[in-house]
This record gives sequence, C-alpha cells and structure tokens, in this order.
Amino acid sequence: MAQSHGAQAHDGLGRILVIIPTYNEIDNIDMITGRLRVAVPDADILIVDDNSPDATGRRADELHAADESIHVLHRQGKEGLGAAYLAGFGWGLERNYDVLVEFDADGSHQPEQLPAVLAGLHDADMVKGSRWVKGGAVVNWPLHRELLSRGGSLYIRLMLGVPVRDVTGGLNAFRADVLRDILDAPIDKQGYGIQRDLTLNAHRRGYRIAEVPIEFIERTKGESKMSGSVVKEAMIRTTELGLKYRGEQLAAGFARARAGAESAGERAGRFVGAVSKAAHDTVRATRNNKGGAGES
Ligand SMILES: Nc1nc2c(ncn2[C@@H]2O[C@H](COP(=O)(O)OP(=O)(O)OP(=O)(O)O)[C@@H](O)[C@H]2O)c(=O)[nH]1
Ligand SMILES: [Mg+2]
Repeated sequence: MAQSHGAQAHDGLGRILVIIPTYNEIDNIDMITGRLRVAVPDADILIVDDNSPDATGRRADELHAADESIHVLHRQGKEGLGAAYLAGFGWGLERNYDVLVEFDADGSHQPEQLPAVLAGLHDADMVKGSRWVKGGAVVNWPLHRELLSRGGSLYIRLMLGVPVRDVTGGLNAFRADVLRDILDAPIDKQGYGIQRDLTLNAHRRGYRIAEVPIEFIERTKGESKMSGSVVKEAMIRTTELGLKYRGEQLAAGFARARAGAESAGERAGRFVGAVSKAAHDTVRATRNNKGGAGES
C-alpha cells in the first residue's frame, strides 16, 4: 500500500479497494490507474479483466509488477459487468478490505471526485456518486443518453419505491459488512441490473444510502459496452420486480385490513358481551333489592 499524502476527508474508514472492471480498455487503463493513485493514494486497486482481446489484461499485469497496490483478477471471457463486479467483491471481501468501490475505467468517473464520495461513508452505509442530485452533472452526453438514464432511474424509483435519484449510477462505495449482507439477496449480473439491485437491497435492508454529486464525463476513448439489448433486459427485469413488489404491497394491505376488521369484530363482541353481562347483573341486583326491602 502506498504512503498517504496528508490528511484526507475519508481518513479513518480503513482499507479501501477500488474495483475497475475492464473489457477492451487499453487506451484508458494507464490513465485511470495513474489518476486514482494520485487522487486516493492510500486505496488499493483491483482490475477485473474479462480476457480483453486488446490485451488490457496483459497491461494490467505490467502495472501490477510496477506497483504492488494494483491487483489484477483475470477471468476467462466476457460475462458482463455484474459478473465482473461480483468476482471483484468476492476477491476484496476475502481479503478483508473495509470499503469497496465500483469504478469505471473509461474516465466517466473522475478519480479526483472519489475522496468526496468516500467521505460520505462517515454518515452512510452506501454512497452513490450521483448525476441527478443538486451539483451533479453530465458532460458531453447526447440528449437521448440523458433521457434514458434519468428515465431509467425514475422508472425504478416509481416501480420499486427506492428513494434514490441516480439508481443506475455506477460509482458506488460500500462498507464491507453492508456489502456482504446485501450480496446475500438476489443480484442481476447483466448490465445496469447490478447497480439497481445493490441499491434496492441496501434500501430494503434498512441501510443508509447517501448520494454525493459527481460530474460524469462521456468516454473519449474506447467503445461503450452499453447496448439496446442491455437496456431492454433491464427494463423487463425492473418491470417484473416492480409488479412483484407492488403485488406484495397490495397483499400486505389486504391482510392488514382483514386483521383490522377481525380485531374490530372481536372488540365489538367483547363490548356486546360486557354490556349484556352488566344488564344481567343490574336486573339481578334490582330483583335482590326488591326482596331485601320486603324483609326489612
Ligand atoms: N470485466 C468486464 N468489464 C466490463 C464488461 N462490460 C463493461 N465493462 C467495463 O465496465 C465499465 C463500464 O462499461 P462501459 O462500456 O463504459 O459502459 P457504460 O459506462 O455503461 O456505457 P457508456 O456510458 O457508453 O460508457 C468499463 O470499465 C468497461 O470496460 C464486461 O463484460 N466485463
Ligand atoms: Mg462508461
């Protein structure tokens, strides 16, 4: 681990691992690791490469040879972003890192903004770098990408009741014990599904989620792996999850209403019983009093 250069806002959080999944990022890998080493010098880096045809994995090995805080996890072939992150999380949790971070290789996430995101963990269990809160922004994104991202987050928020503005955001930091717990619930391995599911699971399990504004910059080098089929998959899955969630909410509402009606019925029964007993007792007492009067 490298020496820390002076106090930073995220000091005291323990050992940090920044996980970077890569697929054909040969033009970005030096840039992103170099900037991260400067911006967050006390963090370790794990590159999770899916056997990139452009030899990103080989370059990652060279970076590891030159800097012991850069690690590499090689995988057999392209299995998607979610699978790469799950493998990276497993690697980091096994090695007892205290904080794990999701970070893209393409420069869309700026290493210089990571300290502010990490500092959010002092008061939260999960922190999302957010484009859609005050102070957040996107740079060089075509309108259709912005609409897709905003719309996707809104749809998830409405369907699943998650009070987070940038649900699909890919720059996320977790406390290790929180991550271990939320990985225990179902997680989609495809495209953006993993970001939705990690956020959803954290919310459902009652963890504090904070959103820290970031400026997201469209990649300038290499190719996007986002595709129409990934978006379609995410939409279908979100709709399925939403229908299940809303169905369960309705069923719980009915069950509560029924339980309420039953207990109201029981209360009414008890009331009628008490009234009739009181009436019965009064009649008996009146009769007894009448008898008593005759004797005196
Ligand atoms: N290991 C691995 N990394 C992946 C895979 N798909 C994408 N990545 C990496 O995940 C990060 C995000 O992927 P991008 O292609 O930038 O996708 P995106 O950010 O959703 O799309 P853009 O906004 O167009 O950049 C990058 O570092 C990619 O190299 C994959 O199947 N395996
Ligand atoms: Mg990207």
